[in-house]
Amino acid sequence: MHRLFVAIRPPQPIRDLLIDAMDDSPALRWVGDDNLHLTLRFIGEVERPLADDVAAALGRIRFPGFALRISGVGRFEQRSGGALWAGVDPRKPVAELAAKVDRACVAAGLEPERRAFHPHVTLARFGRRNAAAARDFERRNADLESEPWAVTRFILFESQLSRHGAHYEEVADYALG
Ligand code: 3AM
Repeated sequence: MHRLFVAIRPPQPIRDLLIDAMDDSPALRWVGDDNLHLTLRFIGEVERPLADDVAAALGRIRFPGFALRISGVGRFEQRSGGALWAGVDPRKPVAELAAKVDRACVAAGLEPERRAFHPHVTLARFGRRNAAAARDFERRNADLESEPWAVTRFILFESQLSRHGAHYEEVADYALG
């Protein structure tokens, strides 16, 4: 089985800005440079033939390149804990690309994504008891902003989970424009 997702990878200067914003709060489990990305669609565990069909369907997507910047930070909270993330602006082209990626996944045989799409780059995860540290970070970094960067491709990643955390490997990449 292959655990897959589709994402945009911010370039190094943007990742550097995100890493610079991370502090040494032990309550927040920061994401490493290699794992910083903006998920367009989580696919989950699929067998090889379906993975190949998804990869082929993604290759048929035609979508123009666009500019994106980091803008602000936010939180997802669930009962078990949450994620702290950086937002992006504008959201419209990235949402349109995510919708195309979803349609390609459906064409390949996956169920459509039913949850709302909230474009974000996850910065840290935290346990329920540490939500205050996440709120504090959010308050202090509300005006986090980057220069715009040109989004010229998106990537199919395979996620390998281990005791040491998640390791993401690029399986294929797709040019925009
Ligand atoms: O882009 P982020 O970091 O928010 O949380 C996982 C990560 O999201 C998410 O997919 C991205 C790459 O692993 N993810 C993991 N399991 C998931 C699931 N069952 C999931 N998203 C939806 N459903």
